[in-house]
Amino acid sequence: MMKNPIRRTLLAAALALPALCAPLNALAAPLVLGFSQVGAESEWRTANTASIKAAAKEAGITLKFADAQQKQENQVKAIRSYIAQKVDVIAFSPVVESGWDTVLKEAKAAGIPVILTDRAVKVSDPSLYASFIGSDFVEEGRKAGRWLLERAARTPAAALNIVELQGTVGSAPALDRKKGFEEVIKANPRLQIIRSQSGEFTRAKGKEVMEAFLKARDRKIDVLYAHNDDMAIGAIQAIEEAGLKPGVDIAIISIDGVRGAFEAMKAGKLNVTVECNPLLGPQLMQLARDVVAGKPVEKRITVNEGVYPAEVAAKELPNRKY
Ligand code: GYE
Repeated sequence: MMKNPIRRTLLAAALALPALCAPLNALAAPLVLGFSQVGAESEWRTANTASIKAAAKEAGITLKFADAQQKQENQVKAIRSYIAQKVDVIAFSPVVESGWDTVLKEAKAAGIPVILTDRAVKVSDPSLYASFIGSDFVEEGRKAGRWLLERAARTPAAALNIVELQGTVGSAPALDRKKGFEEVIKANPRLQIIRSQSGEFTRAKGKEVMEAFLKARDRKIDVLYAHNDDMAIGAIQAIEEAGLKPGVDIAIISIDGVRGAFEAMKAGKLNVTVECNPLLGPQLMQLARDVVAGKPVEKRITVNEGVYPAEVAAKELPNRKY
């Protein structure tokens, strides 16, 4: 029996308190993002990981991070574990384009939105992911091709034999960078790709495959097109060890625009790098918040990027952020 009206009010307030606090708690609880990274194959990737970790901290987002060491099965495992942990949102950079339908359906069934970062997937149902933030790799390949077309126009008599170091087999950047480059260079029949193989986006493999290209050389190699800077840097070593001058005897084009590429250009060993920006962290965090809040987001978010020939390397190097 409670006759005292003050006590009654106090009791009512105390009973209402948890209900009042619940939405406040929900607001205060940090958003949890599960991220599955491809690996640590390149300077680009290292900068990408650092950007994501720093941006999550800055945004007050709890980041669960797993490195898949280039294996799709590890990415599938990581995504499944994020689903089991009931994270708020999942993001990942898919090592290859295909084979994601099943696990993405599982995320959808669990009501957890998925954001693709950096690389695209091929899925039957585009509603399996909320948004894709990353570069236009076909356009990067075209930029590389355009640089070569212009250069070839200066030596109209010569044939230009190209060797190509592709990225990870089946990955969006390898497929698209090849496609964009080929699309542009076919305008000049003197430009021919005489050998093409994967260097897996790493320095070590880039060097190894370039060594094999040089050994197997039946025709002169005039140009190297590498799908990323790391493979170009590895290949530069192989070219030097074969007694040739990289950037002079063999023109070298690569993609990413990492610091190591600017240093190689300054040293006259690399001719041009096409920029691919890895600093996606801040945009990814904003996107994660918007997706979880149910706000409408763009299905495809691209990044603005430039082309840096060796002539501007010394001037640009101090401005580089990765
Ligand atoms: O170009 C390469 C890497 O997916 C854009 O992956 C990325 C690529 C990048 O490791 O260096």
